[in-house]
Amino acid sequence: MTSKRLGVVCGGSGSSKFVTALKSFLPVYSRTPVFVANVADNFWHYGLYICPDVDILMYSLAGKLDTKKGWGIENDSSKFHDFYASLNPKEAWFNLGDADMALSILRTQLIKKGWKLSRITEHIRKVLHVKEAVVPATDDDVQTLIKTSQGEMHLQEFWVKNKGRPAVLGVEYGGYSNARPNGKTLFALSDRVLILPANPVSSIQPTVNLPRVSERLMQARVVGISPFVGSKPYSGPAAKFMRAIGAEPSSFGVAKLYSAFLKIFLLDSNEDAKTVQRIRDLGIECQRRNICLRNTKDGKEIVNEIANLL
Ligand code: FO1
Repeated sequence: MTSKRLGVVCGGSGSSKFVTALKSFLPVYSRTPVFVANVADNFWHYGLYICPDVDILMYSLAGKLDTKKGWGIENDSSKFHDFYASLNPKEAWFNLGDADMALSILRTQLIKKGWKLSRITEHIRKVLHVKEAVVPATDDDVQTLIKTSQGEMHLQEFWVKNKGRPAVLGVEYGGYSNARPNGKTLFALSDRVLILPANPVSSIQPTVNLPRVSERLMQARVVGISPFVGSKPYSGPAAKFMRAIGAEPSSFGVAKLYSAFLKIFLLDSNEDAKTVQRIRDLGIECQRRNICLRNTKDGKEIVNEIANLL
């Protein structure tokens, strides 16, 4: 019997349009998505525990995401941030909107009560009336750390505080010696799996490299969508990070990084035939498609493709 479960490995802004399309159109194929959120970009700031990729995913599903910025809540105000910046400009580098901050305050309060991140995420899912399952990849504290010419720093410090400018010398993953995936993550990623376009190094690897996840993925039918067109990622520092870990900044480089478990890779229609062939030579089925998702029709088409492939 065919499974109806689909584990979806998500990053942040780059994945959000796909999340919205999957929410709208996947039920047509009677498949139930379980969205697995990256947690390696979580960090403490303003005394709050902030989980950008979990929140981007949750706001996408709740129909609340500020789609222009790709993060935060639509039409949010910025009174806290503006006033704080006038008091302490040096620490005001992370622009947390007022409503967005309310959610981070609630999460921090629940953490202080001893709740695990998965329980908190489930609570937030319910209060935001999100119907789909959302699972943080792990409840343990893991971080993507960027080794730069100015020293090692957390991903958010590199990307937001330092505007992604320092030269990147390497990428390290903190907390992995003790980290375990959630039971729900393992269950979600053991049959039909979709890897959304997102930074492979800072958003996808932190989830798929958790102990036991890669073994599950090897047994699963895994379809991926490339975050690159040619040598350019759709957004963010993916090219810098790929180079820093010795990988080619391209769809081929990403396919190679995922090659232990990737069965089918969908590339942008503007990719060349040579790239498709190089990926097929890795033993991965590869197709070119419209993966730009400019409107609802594009979203419907890509979900139709995904449902047929899975
Ligand atoms: N990205 C920025 O470039 N600048 C910001 O001030 C910023 C604030 C922010 C607030 C809440 C949130 O959920 C995300 C936010 N992001 C911001 C995006 C975030 O830093 C990254 O896109 C992800 O962490 C990448 O995985």
